[in-house]
Amino acid sequence: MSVELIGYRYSVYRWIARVVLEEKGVAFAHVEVDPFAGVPDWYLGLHPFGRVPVLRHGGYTLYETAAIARYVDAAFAGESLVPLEARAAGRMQQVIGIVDSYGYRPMVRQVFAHAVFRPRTGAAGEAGEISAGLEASAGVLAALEGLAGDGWLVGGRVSLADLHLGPMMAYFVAAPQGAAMLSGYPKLSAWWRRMRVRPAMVASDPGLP
Ligand SMILES: N[C@@H](CCC(=O)N[C@@H](CS)C(=O)NCC(=O)O)C(=O)O
Repeated sequence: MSVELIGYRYSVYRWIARVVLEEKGVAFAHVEVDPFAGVPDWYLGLHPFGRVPVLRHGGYTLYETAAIARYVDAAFAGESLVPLEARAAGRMQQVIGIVDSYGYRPMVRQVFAHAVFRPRTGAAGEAGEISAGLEASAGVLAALEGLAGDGWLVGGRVSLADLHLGPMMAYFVAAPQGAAMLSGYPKLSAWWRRMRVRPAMVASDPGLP
């Protein structure tokens, strides 16, 4: 059964799905759909909210990145990316929830988009978006610093929490202001030094436009 990941090359959520596929050693085909350019009708049949990514595996179709990550982890061989122990599993889900609910918008849509992506693609970045994003991101980094373990974010092994935050952090620190802010959080900084060179992170990196 073949695996297909449908999404936009620079989407941070597509990167999260991709890094999980890389960790599990799953080969997949990429289908490009750019939601910012307007999605085709056939895609809305797969994802009624028009976001990316969508995963297809045989006749099974799944959207929502955290669900895709859980599915890929459970469906394919290799070391599990979900801790067995109840409290660690709860913590992992908490980190993923924080990243999705409070991190994505300020770290990616405000700081990265306006300080890095837009300028690199010929559009103007708005200073107000960057400063509002930095202000909100500080609260997110502080919360994650308080929850982070000494090695990986949760427990002694890499988990879906690390793989969810990794691509978001990569985009955030691509902005010099984001990198400067991260340096004020020692546990997260140490985690990022470990995370950014992980082979699955490197292999899944879409690069910058
Ligand atoms: N809750 C969704 C969020 C996915 C998402 O927001 N993806 C962004 C790209 S990184 C998107 O499709 N944005 C299009 C838009 O905002 O219109 C998930 O977890 O997959």
